[in-house]
Amino acid sequence: MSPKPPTPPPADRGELPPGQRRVRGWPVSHYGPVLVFRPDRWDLRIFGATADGRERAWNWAEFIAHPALPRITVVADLHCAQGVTSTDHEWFGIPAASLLELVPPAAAVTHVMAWAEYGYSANLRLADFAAPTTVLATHRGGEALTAEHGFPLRLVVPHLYGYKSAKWLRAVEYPTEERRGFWEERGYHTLGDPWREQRYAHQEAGSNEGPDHGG
Ligand SMILES: Nc1nc2c(c(=O)[nH]1)N[C@H]1C(S)=C(S)[C@@H](COP(=O)(O)O)O[C@H]1N2
Ligand SMILES: [Mo]
Repeated sequence: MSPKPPTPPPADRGELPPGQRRVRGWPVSHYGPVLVFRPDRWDLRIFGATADGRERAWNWAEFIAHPALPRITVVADLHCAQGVTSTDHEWFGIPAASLLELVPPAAAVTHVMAWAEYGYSANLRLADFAAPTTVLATHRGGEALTAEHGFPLRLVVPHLYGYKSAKWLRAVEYPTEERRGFWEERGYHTLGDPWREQRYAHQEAGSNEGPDHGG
């Protein structure tokens, strides 16, 4: 079963998804501590069901200079599932699709799990991770990310709610079965399309649970 292609982010039309309000500037929103980046203790791992069965791990220097990983700029809004949208972020970084090309998942893989520092995670359909606007961002607005916004590397999935955009990204897993990430386990929607207002898990077919808090 192949997932539907993602909704393109209509940031360029200046519209907000239903139930969102625009905020000035760029608020910081996350659960837990901010990473103090130590290059000697950092790596990015690709693990799980890779096509060749091998894991990868790059240290920071290897990763940012990797010859097979190009750069793109994506301009998009960031929609927190709690209702606030910060607008017009100019993200710069590595297209997630290039990572998939470099380390392809096994044919049976339908989802990825993005893993961040301190155990944060977000599950994504492969099609959402592979979307042309999904980026492993190093910069925003021409400057390196600040610590509280995810330095040195964050995932940005502009067409989904902010909880999918894991800050302080450390690993990408190709799971063999679907699992829920941090907020998805705590009552937030497994898909998280803001244009369909998929905020809460209880909106998923066959569920009647409410969220905790956050997201
Ligand atoms: N590691 C990590 N990443 C995270 C979160 C978190 O708690 N931990 N929160 C998410 C949520 S709910 C949102 S809305 C965005 C907010 O990003 P910002 O702080 O850059 O605005 O980060 C996401 N990424
Ligand atoms: Mo959020």
